[in-house]
Amino acid sequence: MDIDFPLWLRAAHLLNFILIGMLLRSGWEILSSLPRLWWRNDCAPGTEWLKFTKRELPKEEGVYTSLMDEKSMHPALALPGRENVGLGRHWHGVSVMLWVLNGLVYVILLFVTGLWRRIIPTSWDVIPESFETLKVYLSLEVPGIEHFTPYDSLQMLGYTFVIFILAPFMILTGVAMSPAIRARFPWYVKMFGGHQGARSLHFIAMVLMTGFIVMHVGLVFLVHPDYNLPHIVFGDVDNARFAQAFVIVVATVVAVILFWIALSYWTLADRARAHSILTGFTEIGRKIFLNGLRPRSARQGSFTEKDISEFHWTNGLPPTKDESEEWVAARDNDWKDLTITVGDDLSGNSRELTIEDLRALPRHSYIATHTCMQGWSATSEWTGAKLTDILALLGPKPEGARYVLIDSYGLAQKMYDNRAREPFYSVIDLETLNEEDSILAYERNGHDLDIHLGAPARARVESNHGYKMVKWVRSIRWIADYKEYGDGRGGTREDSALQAFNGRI
Ligand SMILES: Nc1nc2c(c(=O)[nH]1)N[C@H]1C(S)=C(S)[C@@H](COP(=O)(O)O)O[C@H]1N2
Ligand SMILES: [Mo]
Repeated sequence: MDIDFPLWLRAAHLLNFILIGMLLRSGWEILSSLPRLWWRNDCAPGTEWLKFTKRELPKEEGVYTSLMDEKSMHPALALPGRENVGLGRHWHGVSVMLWVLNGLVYVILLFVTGLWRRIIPTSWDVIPESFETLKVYLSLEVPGIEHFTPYDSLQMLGYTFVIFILAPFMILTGVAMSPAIRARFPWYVKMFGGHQGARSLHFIAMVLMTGFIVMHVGLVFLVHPDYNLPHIVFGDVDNARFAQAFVIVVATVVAVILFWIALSYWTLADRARAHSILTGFTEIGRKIFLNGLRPRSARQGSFTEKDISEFHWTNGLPPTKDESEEWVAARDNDWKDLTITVGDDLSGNSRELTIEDLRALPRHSYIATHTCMQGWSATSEWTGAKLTDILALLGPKPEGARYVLIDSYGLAQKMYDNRAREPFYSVIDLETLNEEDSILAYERNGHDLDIHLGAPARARVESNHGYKMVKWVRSIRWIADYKEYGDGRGGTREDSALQAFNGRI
């Protein structure tokens, strides 16, 4: 039996360790932004199956926002910590891209070199043998070295499960949480029990993965370390190099942990810098896998009226009198004199639309699931006018217009650096604009839009997460470039919470 551990194997093993730690830590950051888990897709308060917060949720809709539910984690534990779900999401994206790449190289080389035979069992004997080994461990003994060739049956089963079942399952459930995937392939998300099913299963798989890592690292030191450690470091079986290998393994683990923590502080030291570097990298993945997916909520048969949620979470509360006297007055007058501006910032051209004008445009209606990047979801039937139909009222697309900016009568909940609150806005690119499920909705579930969900009209961009969908819309304008608006990141959540401009995952 060939018991060599080639360099590529040892390198992939180390890289995997570094990247999985980054995935776990950024995953905890994401979870801490909404520290509750559900199976129900409307995330109704009180129906969580697990929570990591003592806060009680009000049963009433529209009084509590998900932003209020965010918990702060220490930068030593989460990546990056301190209520930075946006940056946590980017780190999750960067790490998963590298982790999948490293995993692919590893699995391909495993098959090319034939080393897969050491891991994947080819005989049913592994089951009774693993059972025997388990009994040995449970009696706090260590199986004899002769069983390790180089792995024993229990290791083969464990490694096969983690590499070929658990890791792919984490990727599949992770991908199921992308709005771009859901809007194009709703059946895929339904397969996992909807968005919350995918999210909860992803969490359970994370717990199994963490458990595996803890046991795996522990056993390496407890069971024949004189055999394991030189293998892990040098690849050969020269037990004489045990002391050297031991020092290198311990030093490496300490260095990796320090590296993980350093990433948090590097991120927190200049969050805008981290945002631009990290999203620059994750955008490659979005471009390849998600940007080409076009939603088709009206034509799909997977989400039906049966899926419509009883409860709908809120992010952002309706404008107050201080925020917009105009909106508050119009609300008390059945929206009679409220207008939405359709404009072109390049030429200054604009016109005012009443809600009646909006309703006169062709109606587009469909059932779709809303997801906030923090983790909650809700399924509704949305009805409205396509953004393209609204903009067409102004004439053809102006020369040089590359984006559309939508802003709100309401102010942002929170600004970057806690400066004075500015109107909530979001920018979408032309491809997203032209998707059939990019609408200005004025009805939900067959009745006028609820106040807290964006009345009288709110944007819906089904291929993206909720943060792109401005509520209480004030204007829709062609713009040349979003760099000139706000902090230049293309939206309030991008500016204040450092989300990515592209909200497809
Ligand atoms: N005006 C305004 N629009 C907004 C927000 C906001 O804070 N203000 N929050 C956004 C976010 S992050 C989400 S997830 C959705 C939530 O929509 P809902 O409150 O209708 O469920 O609205 C989006 N639109
Ligand atoms: Mo959100």
